[in-house]
Amino acid sequence: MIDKVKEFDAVIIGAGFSGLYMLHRLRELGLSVRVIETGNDVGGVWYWNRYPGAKCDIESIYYNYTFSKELYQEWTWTSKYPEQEEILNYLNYVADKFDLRKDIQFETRITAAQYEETNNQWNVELNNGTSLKAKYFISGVGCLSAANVPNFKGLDRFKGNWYHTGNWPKEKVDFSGKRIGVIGNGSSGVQAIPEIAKEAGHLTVFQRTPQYTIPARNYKYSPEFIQKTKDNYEEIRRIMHESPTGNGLQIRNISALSVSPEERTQTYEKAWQEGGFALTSTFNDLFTNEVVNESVGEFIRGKIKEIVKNPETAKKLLPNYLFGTKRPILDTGYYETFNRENVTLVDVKSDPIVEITPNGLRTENEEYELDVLVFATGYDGMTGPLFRIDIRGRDGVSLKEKWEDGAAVRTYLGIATAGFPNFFMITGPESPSVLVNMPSAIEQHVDWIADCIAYLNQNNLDTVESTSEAEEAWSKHCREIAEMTLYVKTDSWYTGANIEGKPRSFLIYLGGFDYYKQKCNEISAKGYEGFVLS
Ligand code: N01
Repeated sequence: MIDKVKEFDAVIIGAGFSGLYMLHRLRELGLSVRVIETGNDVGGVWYWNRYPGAKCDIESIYYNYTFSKELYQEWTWTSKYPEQEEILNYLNYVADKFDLRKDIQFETRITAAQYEETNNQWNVELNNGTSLKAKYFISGVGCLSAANVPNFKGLDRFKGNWYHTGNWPKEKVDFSGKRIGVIGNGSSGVQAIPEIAKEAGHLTVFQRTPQYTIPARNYKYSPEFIQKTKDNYEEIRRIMHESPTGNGLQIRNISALSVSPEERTQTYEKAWQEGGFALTSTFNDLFTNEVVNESVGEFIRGKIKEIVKNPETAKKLLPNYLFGTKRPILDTGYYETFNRENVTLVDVKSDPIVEITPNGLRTENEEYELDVLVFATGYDGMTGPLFRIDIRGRDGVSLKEKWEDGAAVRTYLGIATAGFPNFFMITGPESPSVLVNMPSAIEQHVDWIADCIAYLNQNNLDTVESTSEAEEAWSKHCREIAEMTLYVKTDSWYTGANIEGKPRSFLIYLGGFDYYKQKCNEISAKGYEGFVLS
């Protein structure tokens, strides 16, 4: 039940992993808080991503909060890679355990927020025509919550149902016996395609860029293993918060060039059989040396040719971009799916999609009749979710204007940006975010923000704001590290190249989560160096 109070100490956007923990921490500090959530329940991306096959590609024992030892002891994961439903159940359990729902306003969207200089408050406008006032305005929108449905001509005339993987309905979608078209084969498409194929009358996959994917080889955890992780809670927490990746994945400190080609292939083979991200951890120069990168790419292409029986289809599935420069994907029977008789692969790079028709889809050379269309076409990442809200700081300048539509993003630590006092971003642009384990990154940001607010309160201060110099230096540092890697060489959502007209920029901090955390702590220990406190 939502009360009539319109003024809060803090307003938080979103009730996913970020918003839930932020709410909990700020309530512990005695603040009045309101979370605004578009969905009708908690979960964030795990609320929306209910498509068939949706699961996480981070090990479940690391894909959770560690702020409460009791919570860690109470919750039991069932398998290495948790399914969407299990993660959603977990977040519901957290919301109940910490009694979070009473401060969350569901089915409501924040449309705009303006900083009001006269009273040092944020005025937050909601889509129901009301508004809230708050001293602190905190974004928990996530990096991948703005779904991208490409602007295909004719979609409005399509007679069948269409869905985006990131906005999937709660009711089961019935594919049985139907002609289904899936556009896109990133992590979402690769997970959904094998499941949809099992049910569909016929499935046509429209692929623009072939992808590297690795078998997940998911398995159920044994009760002994679970007990061991619970007994080792402190160690799990340490790994999540002190390692470079936040998830226990350890990259072997050995160059692929220091071993013979035979040994390299054997190492890849062993990792392939192990499944999961073992392959990405085989050598320390996989993502920095193009020759090494090509060797793993060639290894995976060999696997595709082995698995896929039709040589023409296999050929279309062979990726040729630098491995890992798009997010590596884990799958369960993805390449095998193309051996099914009810599955067709269409290469829309050589035969582009021209329009959606009332009865299906037309490429330059063919017409496909479809009953259902699935868009697994990804997200306007990093800045997309923030730009969907008209956020305005000092002098009425919007975030979009300040960042020139994404061409000139400048943040300090990915947490704050100059001209936007008391505005915090959890896992914002230029923080490690999606290239480390998200729950680790989220807990670290939330703790840092909560500590900062506690510091302001203890010192009778009202405002914290990054200086332009500090953010300029941080952004430069981020870009310099990114330029040393292969990531910037490929078109992907990491670089913004997946969105038509979006300026290209790499907005993820790559200096390592351990180093990043140390840097954040140093800054707070020096009285929030690089911020103006007043
Ligand atoms: O999106 P994507 P996603 N015409 O951008 C294609 C996380 N995630 O939702 O490669 C035709 O990767 C596009 O083609 P191309 C994870 O971080 C995690 O799959 O641009 N095709 C591509 O094939 C992931 O990286 C999990 O040429 C078009 C696909 O659509 C991120 O979310 C599960 C097109 C989009 O792939 C995004 O993954 C799911 C067009 N106009 C997601 N536009 C876990 O396991 C786009 N495409 C935790």
